[in-house]
Amino acid sequence: MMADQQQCARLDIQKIRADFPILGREMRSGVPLVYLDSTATSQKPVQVLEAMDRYYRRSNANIHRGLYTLAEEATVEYENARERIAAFIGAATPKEVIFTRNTTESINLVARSWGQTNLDDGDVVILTEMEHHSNLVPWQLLAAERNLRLEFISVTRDGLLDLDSYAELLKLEPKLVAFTQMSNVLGTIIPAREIIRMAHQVGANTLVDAAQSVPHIPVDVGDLGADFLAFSGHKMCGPTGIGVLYGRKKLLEAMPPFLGGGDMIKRVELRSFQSNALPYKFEAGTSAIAEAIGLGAAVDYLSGIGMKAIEQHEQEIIAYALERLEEIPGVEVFGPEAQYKGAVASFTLSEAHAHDISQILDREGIAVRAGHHCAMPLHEKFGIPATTRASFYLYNTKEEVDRLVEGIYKVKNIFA
Ligand code: 7TS
Repeated sequence: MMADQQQCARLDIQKIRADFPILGREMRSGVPLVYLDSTATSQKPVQVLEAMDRYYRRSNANIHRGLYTLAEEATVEYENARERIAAFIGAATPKEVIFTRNTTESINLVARSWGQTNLDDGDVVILTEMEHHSNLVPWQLLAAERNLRLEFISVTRDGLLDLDSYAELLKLEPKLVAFTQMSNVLGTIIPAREIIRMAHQVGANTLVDAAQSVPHIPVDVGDLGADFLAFSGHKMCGPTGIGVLYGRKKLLEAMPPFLGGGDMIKRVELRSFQSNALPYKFEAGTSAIAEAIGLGAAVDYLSGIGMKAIEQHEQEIIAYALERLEEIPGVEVFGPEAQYKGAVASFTLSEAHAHDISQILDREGIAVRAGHHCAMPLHEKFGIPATTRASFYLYNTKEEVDRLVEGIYKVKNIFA
């Protein structure tokens, strides 16, 4: 928490790197790992690994049911994690924090539970052209069932949202505006507060896909005014298998359960049931207990360093990366200037296909992602089948940017 208040705090990168055991790995003798795919999933610090290990070694038991010491410890740890995560995103109460498997499941929960109750024939849902498939397909599925009208805020050539097209679409009086706060391809940081304010003016609810924002910039649901907000643990130093849906209490209270089973009920009879209170109503079956505890540790880790400091570090890295990449003849980087984006650089190289680039970089120990990054419509819009994407996090250094640039020159030599 302290570090969060020091707006200009510099990160001690070497100290941070020492927390991540995998970063010490050599991919071949003398070739250290350069991990540039944190947008897909981040690496995990020992603090998270140890919290999960400790739970399994000392306190493993099922939660919310046993009356013995282990079960009580497990329950307390799980609920403490929820409290810290609620504080991390500024939720008014931990009841507004639902544990899911990931962002994808969180969005599907909203589509199924809120969507099926509140959306019907001809209703308009506004999305954007830069959405990840997980904020497209759930709405397409529901649109087919309910005859909804999906409309898309357009993306400009330089990778920003066209707010004029948004203002036009709002005249259709949408019921929901669902958008990513940070593009996983372009890195664009969306003016989420403004988008939400405009949506509320026409009475629409909002869902923020925060899979890429919560790990990288300070996010406060109260400040944003978000109605729903979804993110994944594994992209923010936490484990896989745990994600979060934040929802405004009033909305969540009025929604029917998503999945049925144990823990989400207060009372069951043969032909009927009574739902449990929030947040349990939406957590059917045995939860990912160790993973929630791991995500709690991840949130402590990130808060200890400070989200402002992390954001600032990534700003420096991306500004440097864009400068270096754009020097390379034949490289085109997509998305806006550094000041409008997070630390994601998706690019094409005129001589080589993204998959070849990625494979050659891998020989140098450099991990980047190649493909459409689960945003096919966005790639289509830019008229490219695939890009190579280098993404950065709190543990990446400018030296690693240099290694990437050297690697790209090697690719150029091979294809020359
Ligand atoms: N939304 C955005 C903006 C994302 O970047 C991703 C994952 C998701 C949703 C889905 O997250 P999940 O945890 O439910 O899978 N993005 C990526 C990526 O860019 N490369 O691999 C996964």
